Amino acid sequence: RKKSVHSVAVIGAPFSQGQVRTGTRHFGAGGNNMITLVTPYSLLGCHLKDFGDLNFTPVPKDDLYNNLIVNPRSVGLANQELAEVVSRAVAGGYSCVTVGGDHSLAIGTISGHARHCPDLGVIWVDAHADINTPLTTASGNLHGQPVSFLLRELQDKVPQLPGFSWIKPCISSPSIVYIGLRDVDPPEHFILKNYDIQYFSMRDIDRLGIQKVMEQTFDLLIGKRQRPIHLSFDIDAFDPTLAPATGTPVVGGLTYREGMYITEEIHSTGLLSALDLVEVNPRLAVSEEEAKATASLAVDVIASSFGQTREGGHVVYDQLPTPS
Ligand code: EXY
Ligand code: MN
Ligand code: MN
Ligand code: MN
Repeated sequence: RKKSVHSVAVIGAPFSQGQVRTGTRHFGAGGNNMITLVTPYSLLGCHLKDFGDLNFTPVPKDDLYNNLIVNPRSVGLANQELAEVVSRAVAGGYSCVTVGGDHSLAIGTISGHARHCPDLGVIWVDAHADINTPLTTASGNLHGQPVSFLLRELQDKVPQLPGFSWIKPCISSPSIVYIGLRDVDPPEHFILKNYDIQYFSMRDIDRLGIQKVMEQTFDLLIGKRQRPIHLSFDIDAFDPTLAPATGTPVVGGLTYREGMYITEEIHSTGLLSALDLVEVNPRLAVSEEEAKATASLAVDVIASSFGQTREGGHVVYDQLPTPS
């Protein structure tokens, strides 16, 4: 399944209603950021198709569900629209990059990806598990809950929210592996343990080192059979000193080197089929430098996932100039 020439679709998903701050939508594939995103791709020799920024249909009156869950109809509809675009892109032979937006968008990207690739495996890189159900969430924010709607085993614990009726749970618990966890709510921890969900917390990374973590991730997810990989990368997995412009920073995160090792290894499998890059929020930066540093880190994650290497072998260079 290794694709020799990468066709990469870039979808801008300016959507921030899965959480309460605005601004997450302002890092997208369109607008000013396109320049910074396109450069590394062309360097990698990928065939790039820009899908532009999606125009999600607004939902005018989106009351709280259960007096708690924020914007359910908006989140439901945006993800329904996103799933459609992602599934078409994947069906068209593209690897699909979705630039968020908040992490509630993974409901749509994974649903859309799974329509074409029902056997996909998910690598979820995040400080958070994002696996609260609408009945366990303390914040009411749907960006803390996307995985609960996707896991088959959890469905008898998940009520149907308005706007969510289109969702079919599409992954089984052995098909997801978390990396980078360090802020997990007690009900989320209960779910991880009781449903045998595989994860490598920051503590596990400290103990094993990132090399073994990746080795074991692939053993768990790929083993002997090949399957498409969906990488859902939350920028808050990185340490806040590296990625300050994000809504829910947590101390003690990934180093730059650990982050690049994760994406280099995923690229090396040749199986990366879709990538979400979410939770970059330039509005939360206290300075222009902070905003730029976070955005450029996000670009590095994307470029490295599609073949940029630190050792330099990603650009074809096969002839040294000879003195005349
Ligand atoms: N666990 C908390 C909640 O459910 O609200 C925090 C979730 C933050 C989610 C960010 C996107 O990763
Ligand atoms: Mn997340
Ligand atoms: Mn997070
Ligand atoms: Mn490649």
